[in-house]
Amino acid sequence: MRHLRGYALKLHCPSTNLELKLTNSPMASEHFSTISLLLLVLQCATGLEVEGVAYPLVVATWPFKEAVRAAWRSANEKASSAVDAVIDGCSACEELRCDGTVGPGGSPDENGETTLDALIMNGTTMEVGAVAGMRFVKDGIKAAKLVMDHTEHTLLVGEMASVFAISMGLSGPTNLSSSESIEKWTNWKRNHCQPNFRKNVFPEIGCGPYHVHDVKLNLCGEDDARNCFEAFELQSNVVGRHNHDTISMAVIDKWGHIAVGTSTNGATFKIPGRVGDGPIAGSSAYADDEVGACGATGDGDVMMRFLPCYQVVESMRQGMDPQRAASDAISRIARKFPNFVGAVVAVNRNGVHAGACYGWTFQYSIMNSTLDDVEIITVLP
Ligand code: SD4
Repeated sequence: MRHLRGYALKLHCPSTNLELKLTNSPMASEHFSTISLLLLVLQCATGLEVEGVAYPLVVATWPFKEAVRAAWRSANEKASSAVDAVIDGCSACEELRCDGTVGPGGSPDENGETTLDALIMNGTTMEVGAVAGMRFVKDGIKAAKLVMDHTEHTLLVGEMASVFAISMGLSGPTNLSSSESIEKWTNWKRNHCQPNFRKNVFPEIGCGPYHVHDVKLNLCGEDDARNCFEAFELQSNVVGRHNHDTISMAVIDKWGHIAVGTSTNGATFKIPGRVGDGPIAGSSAYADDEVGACGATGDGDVMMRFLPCYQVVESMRQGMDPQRAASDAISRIARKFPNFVGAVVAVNRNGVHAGACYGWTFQYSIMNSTLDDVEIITVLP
């Protein structure tokens, strides 16, 4: 029998729908072989379905291999809790500035500043901590954990989130810009601040100040209004793989507990003050030990209106498999916003995983004890 460092065993009787789940508590560990043998005998004698699951397990959006390895080492070698392994994995991504879109030094806003959105959720207790638009502190996911562990709140924002994080021991104030982010911003300014996230405003091309519709009517005149509008909308925001990324990670630890976390520096050239889906529980991530977990990436301004990860977990609770739950959550958004780009990855508590995406090709990473190294799975729209 393959050696499982952590495991859960599920005994399921289809006729009665009764289920017995055994995890490797210290006592269960001692009796692993005995229990396995007993289950095997039961299976032969009664036809009950026995399913073995290798824990721990790490799943994350995109091919962020180093981050997944860090979470895996934490969950597997250090036997960390799911929450701690998510923190280790997402922190690695922040330090490595994965793709320039996680941690400091990426996604400048209209003022050229980088800010961070991050969230951690404990699927055992349903506690959540999050920070949004956090300035001057580079450790987004650690700040989110401080909110979860040391406050009764769920979400702190902006400069006050930074003050809290620094008061609780994180380093700062730190300049979150990098030479790359400044260069990107300088080129954007040179390109008349195009593309951007404004709509129905004037100037049509330029860096503002922006005026609302009736000012535009004055500028264009009634007759030309439609042409002016259309010209402006063509310049509107462009979301793609490299101006828009997030690590959203789920870990099932050795005891079958689940946690999720998200970290991102949001959308490039966003309007200062914009908060994406990253720190919104149920949108970028969601977990419940009883069911499973979900992580999301993509156009957060649209996705947060649908709470896709809450949808995925609740659909799995109602009996959908991870693939159907993921595809269903994505298609609910696409029906209303056919131009959005996004993806979700779903994992149920038995470790079955699947992804779904729209508007781009998505990849996610997976690691468990059956694999030698992180595996990348490609999902086509
Ligand atoms: C946001 N969802 O702030 C994030 C960015 C992202 O893949 O995930 N991009 O909108």
